[in-house]
Amino acid sequence: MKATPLVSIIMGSTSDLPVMEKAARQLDALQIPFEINALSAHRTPAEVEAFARGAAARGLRVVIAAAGMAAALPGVIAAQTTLPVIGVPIKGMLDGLDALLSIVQMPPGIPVATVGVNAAQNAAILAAQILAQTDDDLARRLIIYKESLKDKIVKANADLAEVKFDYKTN
Ligand code: RP5
Repeated sequence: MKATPLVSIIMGSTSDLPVMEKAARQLDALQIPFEINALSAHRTPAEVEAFARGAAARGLRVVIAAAGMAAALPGVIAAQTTLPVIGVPIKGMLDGLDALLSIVQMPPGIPVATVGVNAAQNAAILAAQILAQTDDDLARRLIIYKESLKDKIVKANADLAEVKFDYKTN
């Protein structure tokens, strides 16, 4: 696939990849061209700046940035672009609370749309919803995806119907 990427997935380390693969799989499923790279706010600050300042001009529309621990990466990118930045806190230490607070608690003027700890799939869906504002085909694929979420609850109720308790009435 050599299309121009619309979404850039950036992670602080390849140790974040097992989580961020979920974002990549979801973008694949929604047929959204993306790139995926590692950059670190602390280990490669100059490269992060070059990426963030050049991102919009390369045709990117959304950045998904993931990091753990003192997770500066999403905020540092957001400080240097007007593209929407979706932050994914990675669970490393402290159950991911350190990364969650580092990413979500941005100063006024520099928002990072922060999803839950390790919630890489939600980051991809949110990126898709942003892109769907100007892409009717993608909007239709998202509607189908959202409809499919009902299936899990339909199955849950079928399973619950088989669970027996003396005082259960359904
Ligand atoms: C963060 O530090 C990375 O995003 C990763 O979650 C964490 C640990 O990185 P490694 O030591 O595994 O490279 O910057």
